[in-house]
Amino acid sequence: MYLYTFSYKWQSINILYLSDSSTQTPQPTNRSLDKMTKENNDDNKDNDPSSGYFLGFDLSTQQLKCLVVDQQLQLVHSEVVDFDRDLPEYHTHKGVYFNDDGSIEAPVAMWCDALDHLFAGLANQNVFSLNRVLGISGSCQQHGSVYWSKDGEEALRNLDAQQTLLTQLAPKAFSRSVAPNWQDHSTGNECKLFESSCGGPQGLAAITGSRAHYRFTGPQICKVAHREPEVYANTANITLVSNFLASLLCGYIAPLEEADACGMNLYDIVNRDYDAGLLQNIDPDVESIKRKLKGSPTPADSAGPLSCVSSYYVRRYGLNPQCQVFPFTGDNLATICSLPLKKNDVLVSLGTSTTILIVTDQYHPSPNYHLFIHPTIPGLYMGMICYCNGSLARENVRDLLSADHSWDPFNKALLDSSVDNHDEIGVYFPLSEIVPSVRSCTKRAKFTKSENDINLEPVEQFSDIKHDVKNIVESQALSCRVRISPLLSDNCAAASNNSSTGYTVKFDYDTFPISEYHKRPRRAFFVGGASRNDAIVRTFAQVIGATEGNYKLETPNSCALGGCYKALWSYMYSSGFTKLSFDLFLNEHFDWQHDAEFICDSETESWEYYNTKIQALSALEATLE
Ligand code: ADP
Ligand code: XUL
Repeated sequence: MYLYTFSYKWQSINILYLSDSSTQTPQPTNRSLDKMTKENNDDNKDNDPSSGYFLGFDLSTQQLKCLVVDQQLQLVHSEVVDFDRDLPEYHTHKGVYFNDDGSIEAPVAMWCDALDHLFAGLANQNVFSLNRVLGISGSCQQHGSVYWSKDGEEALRNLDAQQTLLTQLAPKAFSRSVAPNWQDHSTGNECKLFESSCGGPQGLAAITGSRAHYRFTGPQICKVAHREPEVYANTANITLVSNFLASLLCGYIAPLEEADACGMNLYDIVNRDYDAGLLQNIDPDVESIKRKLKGSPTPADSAGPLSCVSSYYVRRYGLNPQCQVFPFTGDNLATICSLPLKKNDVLVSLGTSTTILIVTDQYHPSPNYHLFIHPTIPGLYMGMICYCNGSLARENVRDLLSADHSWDPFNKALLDSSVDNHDEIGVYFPLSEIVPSVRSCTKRAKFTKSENDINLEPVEQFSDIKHDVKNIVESQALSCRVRISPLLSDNCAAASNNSSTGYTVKFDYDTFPISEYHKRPRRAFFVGGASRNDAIVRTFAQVIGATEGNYKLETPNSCALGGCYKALWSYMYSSGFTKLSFDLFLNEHFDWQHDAEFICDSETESWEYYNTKIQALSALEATLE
């Protein structure tokens, strides 16, 4: 084991990396056992949050990570187990198995093993005492499913602190040794079944917030039930990855968490219960599958704990017996908990692909995106829009201007006011796109507007590559703007000069009056690789048009951090230390100066300009297949 210290924006953090030699069974040290005996008796200050710590886990595809914060949201420690590097005996590649039949799965035993390794690291640091941890929460990769055997819960309830989770659970607690991973695409037939059982993609999206997706848990469980009937028959419980990890910590099989359950294609978001018809796609015996899923999920917006941490961790690592475990959620849902986001705030992730997360009070489902119940704020939802084409498409245009892959000529063109593209529109999809759902293509057009009509004239090329620079960034941002519009509250600030309301525009499954697209988000937060590029961020900011500013964030650990904040707020709220809702509580403690960089306000826009461009984009998208 070796110690690596790096400087983080808050303070320096020690990360204990595990070398190969430390991948054997982790043992509690004398120090942690001594600490435990001494400190467990010293419980006068046990519940005082000002001297307490809060853990946020993140079980992602490639790592198990844990961040530790104090009551002031200050990060005090971080611990990581990287699956490929630290647990090579499982022979995963980037945390998963790419099987010969095309399926993608992860070994459940490895996750159990990783949890002991992680706690061994936590018990061996000197920064804080595990005995002072008051609350634990976290997030996990979404959609994966863990299949527990009939002996699973008993094994979990009777964990012996002298032995590892691996030795006690792996041989008998699971009916399936591997969990499907979100990258898996092997459930085409099951997806068809799910959509046809409720009137197609729109019907399924209306009930569950999403159309059928290969990775979603309902089709994945359906695949196991139909193609591995013996495994299914031997399965007593099925958990998502989020309540799997919570279960390991609680020492019993914890119920699903409702926000993460929205990623299953099984949960009726409006009625807040599983949909019996959809469950029947998996198992005609609805009560049986409900039992396997442990009944109803815990309401996402309730702050209550699942239970105290299992005595296994108290005895083995010195956790406080009163430490509470709160429901874990999905990683994207935890990301919005890493910031004090309010209704109509939007997070724009400009990574390899572009992803939008939006906090909304509008349940307006579409087959082209996802809606989840908000993990901490009652009455709100999280919208998630995933595009395939983002940075890679921009890189293609960049490389036409610069042989050495420099962004400088690209940025210069983007900000060059002499490049006039007011009558041009383009879509640049080197990969097939999800939103809109079309095959890979690049199309350019010039357009003219007469009355309320747009006349497109397709062109092979624009007069200069510089026009492609402006058009690619503008059309990517416009696409975000029009897709978030239906998720913004009706009373959202409309653009100035809101005069042209006489015609409708179609995007995907929606046809709205143009005024629908006048709505603007409250604040926009930019993250991901391309958020380093000021020219790109400023262009996105102008098109998306947030009314209360645009910010840039460094978010190396946002899911785990969201887990810490969820643990802290849940503890404070359920123990009566605060009455504030999650967002208000976080806002009170959040260090805006330090943790978010203000970029710009969105200028008062020339509405006619975007009005016409939105119409032109709609017309161009209508020509795509
Ligand atoms: P991922 O989404 O895979 O986690 P990142 O968030 O790190 O990855 O984003 C990677 C992308 O960021 C790259 O494809 C690259 O094009 C883009 N990127 C990185 N730096 C810049 C920059 N200065 N300007 C524009 N794009 C950038
Ligand atoms: C979301 C999804 C991924 C995983 C990654 O729908 O599949 O973002 O949650 O861990």
